[in-house]
Amino acid sequence: MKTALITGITGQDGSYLTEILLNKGYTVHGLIRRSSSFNTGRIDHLYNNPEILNKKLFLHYGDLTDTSNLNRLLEKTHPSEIYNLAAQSHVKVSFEIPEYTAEVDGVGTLRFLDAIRETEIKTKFYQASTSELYGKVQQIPQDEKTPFYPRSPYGVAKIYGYWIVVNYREAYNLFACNGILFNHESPRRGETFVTRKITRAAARILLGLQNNLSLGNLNAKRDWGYAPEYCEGMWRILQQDEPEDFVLATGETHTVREFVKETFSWLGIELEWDGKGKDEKGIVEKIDRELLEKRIDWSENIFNLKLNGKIKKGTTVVEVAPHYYRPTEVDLLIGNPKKAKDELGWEPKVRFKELVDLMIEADFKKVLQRGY
Ligand code: NAP
Ligand code: F7E
Repeated sequence: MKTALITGITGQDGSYLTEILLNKGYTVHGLIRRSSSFNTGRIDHLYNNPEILNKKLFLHYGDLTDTSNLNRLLEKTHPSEIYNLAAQSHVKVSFEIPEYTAEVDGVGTLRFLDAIRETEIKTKFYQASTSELYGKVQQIPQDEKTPFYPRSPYGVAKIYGYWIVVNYREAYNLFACNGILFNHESPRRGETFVTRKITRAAARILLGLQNNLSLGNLNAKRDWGYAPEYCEGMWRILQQDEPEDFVLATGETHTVREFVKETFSWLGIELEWDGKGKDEKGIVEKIDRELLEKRIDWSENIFNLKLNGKIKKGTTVVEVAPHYYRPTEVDLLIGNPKKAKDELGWEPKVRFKELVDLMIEADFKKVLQRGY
């Protein structure tokens, strides 16, 4: 029976990867950090299942900034595969806490690799590398050979993680791989990342719980895929005979503005854009009330929420707040997943429109069920 150790198990990817590995028959150990309030929301459905907790899924306190328990944890759990997903993963926040980001995302990776080297356990190591390494892109589309040019303390910290994986692989013959993953989203995405911020806000605006949505750079382009498919890709990367690095991406790119437009469009609201830069606004152009009513499953509406009567043609629902601009931006990301397709048989199925639709549908449902 295979045993996996996942850092960042309480995050978006950690939760999906745990489900995938449990379904494949793995025993899963997860590293969680102590928090003053519950931080297991994304894995509670597994955690609260007595058939799973402490039988197939085990949680251990730890932190990537703390070396003291890593060796002990490895010796105790003896994982055949390790997925290092823990990170301070917010790019904008990394400008505010650059040193902490470097400690967790950069040196944290070294701490783990070195614990493997010291304990001499036989294992495979997956590192959550990122398209943020490409930053100011040197080639379009980006693949495994594209030179890096990170544009944030997050990207710079992750570049250390990337290269220390390559170095430990070459120097000590460790089975260690980088998955260079482009943005991947889901209904479990953290609420401060742009996709989730948009879908949650649109649902709340329509139900009268929020007046409008403030965003930063609407022109940024991202290659957005569906998180569960990317987590399956992580597993495939570690099933290879030789350790190698892979790009996972859709090969399509869209602006933040397009994401907003598609989100509102699912709700039957067509937006038009007026102004430029910080003065740009998203204004309601047309409302398809029939479609809107059709989208909402009122049987979920336990808080008796009503549709926002104030929304009509001409209402501003999106504004730009320069506060969300980044000191240095990544303008365009588009990945080339050819190597993953050829060697792993990995291909993304959920495309942009389907991704937006499933996220806004899930957020609408959540707001109706929770009332906020
Ligand atoms: P996420 O939702 O932000 O989850 C991050 C996880 O790391 C959480 O479980 C968090 O714990 C944990 N963590 C943070 N600091 C830690 C520390 N000091 N010690 C131990 N655990 C810590 O991120 P994600 O979207 O799932 O991404 C997973 C990984 O892939 C990250 O490394 C991210 O940088 C990378 N990545 C993500 C994407 C993407 O588009 N999602 C793309 C490329 C790479 P709490 O729950 O307690 O906060
Ligand atoms: O921003 C723009 C913002 O924060 C996407 C992380 O998972 O993917 C993620 O990093 C774009 C940027 O993701 C807002 O300026 C506009 O250009 O959703 P994001 P990210 O920075 O791409 C990579 C691959 C990772 O590795 C990271 O861990 O959207 N944007 N207005 C905004 N972004 C946010 N967050 N909030 C806004 O209001």
